[in-house]
This record gives sequence, C-alpha cells and structure tokens, in this order.
Amino acid sequence: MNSCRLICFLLITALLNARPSLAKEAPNIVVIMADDLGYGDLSCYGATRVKTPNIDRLASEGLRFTSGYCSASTCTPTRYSFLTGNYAFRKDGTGIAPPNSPSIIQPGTETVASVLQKAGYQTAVIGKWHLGLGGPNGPDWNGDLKPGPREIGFGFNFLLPTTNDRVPQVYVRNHRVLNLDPKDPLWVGNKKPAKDHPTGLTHRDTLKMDWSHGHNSTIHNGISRIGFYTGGHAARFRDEDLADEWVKQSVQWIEANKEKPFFLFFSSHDLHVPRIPHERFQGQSPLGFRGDSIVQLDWCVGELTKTLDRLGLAENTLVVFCSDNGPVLDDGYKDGAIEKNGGHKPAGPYSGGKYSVLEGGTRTPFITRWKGRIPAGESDELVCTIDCAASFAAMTGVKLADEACIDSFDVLGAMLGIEGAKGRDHLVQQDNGRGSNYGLRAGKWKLQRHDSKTARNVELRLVNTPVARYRLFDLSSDPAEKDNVIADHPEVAARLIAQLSKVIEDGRSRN
Ligand code: NG6
Ligand code: CA
Repeated sequence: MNSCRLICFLLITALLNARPSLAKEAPNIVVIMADDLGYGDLSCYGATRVKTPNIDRLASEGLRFTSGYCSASTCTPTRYSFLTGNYAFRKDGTGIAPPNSPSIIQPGTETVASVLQKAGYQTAVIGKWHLGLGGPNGPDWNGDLKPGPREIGFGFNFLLPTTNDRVPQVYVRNHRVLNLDPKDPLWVGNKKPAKDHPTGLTHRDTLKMDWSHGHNSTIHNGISRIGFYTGGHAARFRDEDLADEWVKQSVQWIEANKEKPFFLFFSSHDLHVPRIPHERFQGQSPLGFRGDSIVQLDWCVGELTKTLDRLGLAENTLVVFCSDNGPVLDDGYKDGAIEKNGGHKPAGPYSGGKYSVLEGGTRTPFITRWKGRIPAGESDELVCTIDCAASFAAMTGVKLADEACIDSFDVLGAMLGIEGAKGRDHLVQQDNGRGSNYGLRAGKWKLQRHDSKTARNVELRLVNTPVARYRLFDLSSDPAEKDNVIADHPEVAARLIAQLSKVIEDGRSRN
C-alpha cells in the first residue's frame, strides 16, 4: 500500500469508528426521577391518603418493582450514580452539593446520556440538577456555566441548578441563566453580602413558610433558603411554577425531537422542600403540602404520558419512573408534613428514609413501561437506578469501555420483564457521599455497616442514635429491620461483611 492509500484507509477507518454504533433496539427513553419520594407514597404502592392515578396507570400498564432502588439516600450521590453508573462512595465530593459546587462529573466521563448519544439519541435533562456546574472555581453565574450537562452527554438542559431550598432560584438553559439582566448581576455566596441583607433570621415574621432547621439565609418568594444571593431578579422563578415549567419544556423538547430516538431525563423537584405546589394543587390532599406535591408530581407524569400518546410514541418509548432517595417529613420547613401525616406510611413497610441506610432510604418506587413490549405485572427482581447506564448500553448496542460505568449491571431483561431474566444479586446502599454508612442487600439478607459513630434518621426524623458497626436483618420476615439477627447467623454475617468490603476495596463491581 502506498502512503496515500494508507492515509485514505486510516481516514476511512477512523470515520467509520466515529459513527454512532448501529443500535440493536432504540426506543425513546424517558426517565422520570422524583425527589424524596418514598416507597409508600404512591397509591400503586399502597398509599391510601393520597391518590396518584397517572403513576398508577403507568404501573398497571408496565412493571411495578418491589425491589427497585436508588443507590443512595440523598440526592447528589444517587444522581451521580444514576448518570455515571459508578457508586458515589468511590469519589470524593459526591455528598449533598452546596450552591456554588463545581461540576462533580468531569467531561469525558461516560454517562447514561453519553452512551445514548453514541447510539444516535437526542438527549436532554429537564429539572433538578444538583451535581454542580462550572470548573474548579465553581459556577460563573453571569457567564457560561460549564462544564455542565452538555459536556457529559446531554444535548439540551433546562435546569433548577441546585435544589429548590438552595440558592439561587433561577433556571439554567444550556450554559446560561435564563432571562438574566446583565445590569443586575447574580451573586451567590455563603456569607451575608451586607449587614442589612434580609434573612430568615432577621425577617422571620415576613415569611410565607417558616423554617424549622437550617434554611434561614436569603429570602426569595417569602421563603428563606440555604445560602445567600443578590441580583438576578428578572431571572428568578416562583416555586409554584416549577412543575408547569418542567412539563412545558419537556413537551416542547419531545415535540421537536420526536423523529429521532430521544432520551429525556425528567428530573422533578417534587417533593423536595420547600414544598410549594402550584396554587391549583394546594389543598388537594389531606397530607398538606407534602401530599399536594405528590399530586402535582402525578399530574406531571400524566402530562408526559399524554404527550407520548398524542404523538403516537407510547409503543416506542421506555418510561422508567423512580426516586432519588427515600422520604422525609420535616426536612427544614414547617409545612405541616408531620402534623398532617396521620396514618400515611411514606416508606411503606420499611424503616428509615432519606439520609438512612435502612431500606426506607433507598428502596423506592420503580416502574418501567413500554406499551406492547413490557408485559404488565409486578417484579421482585432487584434493580437500581445505577443500572440504567449498562442496561441502556446493552439495549442500544453500545459497548462500554472497561473503565466506564464500573458499578452498573446489565439488568435490561429484568427491566423489560423478560421471562426468567434476573436482576442484581446484590446492591450496596449508602447514605451520603464518601465515607458514609453502608447497606448491603443480597437476597433476603440485609447487612448494615455503620462507619460513622451514629446513624441518622430513626422513624424519619433527623436524630442521631449510636449503633453497632454491623447489623444483620432477614428482610423476608423483618422488612422493617427491627430485629438484628447477627448473633444467630455468624456465617451469613461474615460472608456479607467480606462481600461488602470486597465491593468497596475492589474499586469496581461490574465484571
Ligand atoms: C440538607 C438540608 C435538607 C435538604 C438536603 C438535601 C438542612 C438543615 N437540611 O442539608 O433540607 O436540602 O440537605 O436534600 O439544611 S437532597 O434531596 O437534595 O439530597
Ligand atoms: Ca432528594
């Protein structure tokens, strides 16, 4: 071969390799992730004091998992794991992200979104982000907010950048704060910007919803938040309008991208505090604003499924419904969640909730629906949001590099309800960030490993209770993890303790 032909050959080979790989199967994918929604918070999971007809319909037309999990009992680590397919305890800085957090996922990291881009998908994230924005110095709120979602596989983003209780209350569309007036720059910090800056402490009597712990810094929309900010007034949203905005943006984006396969990560802020549902949902449940936020979330799901029906996409779209962590009642505002809860069981039969490695922290609603493809029913297979990356890669025929998505298992068969297909055989659960407490679910067994001296959240409250380092439970007879049987089953405990250490120390768990 002469040198010219060799160069041509190399060029053609390079071009062929750069082409998106041919998809084995390429349904649209919509992942709907709720915020702080517990196992028992939906009527299709046993709730009786709140009704969720739209999510119930999704469940009755698809598969309702009884062992569906997120990987952590707080938001940032679960979202990190869902996107990257890596356990968050492997990486520093994956605990609850502060308002000025830089981007936690570095450009070049394989994610669910970048995998699907390789398969030729259009990709978008709409809603809560909470994974940081910008380089090592954090977000440049008045400039380009990158790296961010677009640098890790999303073609479009429309975000609540942090959480609704963390400043600032603005939308981020692609790389910019939406509607920001350069004459009124946005400043975000963790210290009071001026002595007379009004806060939830100094102006408590003006608040439309009082705080109970934390959440007493800058006031916006009559609610004091975590952190301080000034400026950006034209860009600020009303909490009441968030759900409508996520739906509006999603419907527009689906309509514009319906010709190609698409992946939409619909990341609801409901039911995270401050729970301020739209006026039309306020009072719609007997559970106060917490229940009304569930009703609002259910409405969002209804609007999304209606859109898929209207566009004739339901039979060509895999919908995954899940949550980012278990439930909490008082998470820092006096919104009546405790007083109005009555007999409602936010975590269903499980104990603990948000912040906890008990089952209530990570065992959450998990529903898959693909009309005409997934047989309707219930599944006891163990699946986790961390498995989306490897499962979607398998479905679309994208080969994962060895170093990518190292804890994500291909459980596609279980997600699609294929007869005899298995889910995971074990899952590591964590509470928040690195160096946290762990759970190991394996079959009927549950091992808890408490590395910090205290475990948070007994009975859904933020209390600290000293516990033994290891505890063992038989979930088949004791789903509430009340009866520590470690002394009765020393061999099981030894095996699980070793298995958990191995997953942690091996640095990966995907074969
Ligand atoms: C905690 C907040 C809580 C919530 C949580 C993150 C206080 C006292 N508590 O620090 O209200 O914001 O962080 O929630 O400030 S998550 O669902 O995004 O992980
Ligand atoms: Ca959350």
